[in-house]
Amino acid sequence: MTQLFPRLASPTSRLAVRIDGASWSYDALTAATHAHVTKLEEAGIVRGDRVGVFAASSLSTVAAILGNLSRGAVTVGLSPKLGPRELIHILSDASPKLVFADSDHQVPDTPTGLPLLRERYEGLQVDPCSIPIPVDGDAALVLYTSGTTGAPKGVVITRRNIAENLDALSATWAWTESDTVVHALPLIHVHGLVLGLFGSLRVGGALHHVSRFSPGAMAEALTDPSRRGSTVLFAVPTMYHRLAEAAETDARIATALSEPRLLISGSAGLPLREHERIRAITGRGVHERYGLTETLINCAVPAAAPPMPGYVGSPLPGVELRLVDEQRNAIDANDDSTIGEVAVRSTSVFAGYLNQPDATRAVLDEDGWFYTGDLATRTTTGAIRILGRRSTDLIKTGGYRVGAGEIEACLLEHPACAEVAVVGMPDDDLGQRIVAFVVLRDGQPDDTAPLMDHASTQLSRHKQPREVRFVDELPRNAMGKVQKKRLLPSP
Ligand code: MCA
Ligand code: AMP
Repeated sequence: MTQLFPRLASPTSRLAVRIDGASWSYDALTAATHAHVTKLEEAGIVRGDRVGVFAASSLSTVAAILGNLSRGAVTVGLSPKLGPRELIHILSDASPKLVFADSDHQVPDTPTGLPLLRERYEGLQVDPCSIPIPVDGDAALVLYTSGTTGAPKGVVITRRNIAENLDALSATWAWTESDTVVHALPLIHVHGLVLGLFGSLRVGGALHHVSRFSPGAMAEALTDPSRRGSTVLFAVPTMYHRLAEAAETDARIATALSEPRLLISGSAGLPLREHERIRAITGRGVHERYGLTETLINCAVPAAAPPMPGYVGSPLPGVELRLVDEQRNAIDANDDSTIGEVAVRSTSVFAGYLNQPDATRAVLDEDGWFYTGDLATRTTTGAIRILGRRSTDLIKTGGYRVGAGEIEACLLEHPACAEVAVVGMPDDDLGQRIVAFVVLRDGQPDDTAPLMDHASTQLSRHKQPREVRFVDELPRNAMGKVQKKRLLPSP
């Protein structure tokens, strides 16, 4: 397909996007997208310019992102929940020419002088039109994501990355225009935005987005009586955990969870006990898939195969996958017990980190192999089992990737904090729970509230520690390096 979204090039009255109670057909979506393109023209935005989008859960946000694509502008995803520290970093790094925010939604203050476009494209009385968006190597998105150290980096994703990955997924999941994806994922990450929104539009189906996750709201969306065709649920493990908890005591939720033809989980590993609970509730199970912001999706269990608890499936069509040792030499083993780091090469591997050639070179070699930092085994049939990460400094909490270094840097700014080590503690609900071990400066009271308050004024909610524990000293090795593994419970 030479068009990224063929149904936007030749729109019809078919449902495209529903967000809570509001729906848009492809016709309406093209009209709203065109309205945004007009605003971009007026603002002098040209191909290649970066445009920030505060990704509130709204139809206008969808129109803005698609309008940027149509104009050739690169969307810099901004969560409306960003803390000031993160927002200033992203805006100064990406230097967008314009920032869009749905005028119906609250957004954090942006630095003065940065042009802010506040619009709402719902309810426009305008004619549908063709919105052609070619599949080429141009950048489409810059999505900020955490590394082990330092501030988040901007991952540059191209239109070709997106198209190729979605085509591989649609083949693997038999994903067609008859499907409506239901999800409650933020429209700011690969999971909710690229897979959920762009994937649905590329196959010509629909997305039903729930703006705030709760088992009840998901049950309602999954059993929406106005829907025709089949549903597919996209969710992170924390959501499956909460859905399973609720379904065990509420038959309505159990029935709704049995509705989709496919339950897909990703962004973090789904524990075996959750696989088991959902299989018991629904009679079928959950299909996992595995990816990163930098590579999009690499592996998935096909819809035609039964779920594979513990495994994320085999590489998608077009994805080459290797397990490598610490020197990055390929390991040939497929015994499901030899552990190596996952390296991948595909047309969906990103174009690099914005403004960070050294950081890009550190993970992407000259032959196009991307080193994920994930540790895994492989079976004789090629199924991959993700066992953890090379570094304890990358935490996955609720499906969000959080760098320990960013939280540590924030806490160290507080005058009471002499030393800090942030770790992800195992957690049944979140997968990992952020805990900060803090050595106080002499004479400071052992009160966690000031440190928690400081983090809450600077960081997004999901990056704030759930707990602060005071310690006299941090465990260090003979070289003085903090040994975080000693702060974690023994396996
Ligand atoms: C949250 N709360 C807190 C803290 N954090 N309270 C104290 N300290 C904190 N640190 C508050 C919340 O504001 C909320 O309050 C209440 O506690 C419950 O919060 P929480 O347990 O976090 O639940 P939640 O806010 O409902 O979030 C759970 C969630 C969320 C919905 C599963 O984590 C989520 O949306 N995850 C999706 C992440 C995602 O999309 N990842 C994709 C990136 P109140 O109720 O008052 O508001 S990964 C990706 O793109 C790759 C390619 C991939 O593989 O997919
Ligand atoms: P992000 O860039 O936020 O998408 O985070 C990517 C990371 O999420 C990967 O490097 C993995 O550690 C983790 N991840 C994604 N999907 C899975 C999965 N199905 N099982 C285990 N880990 C996963």
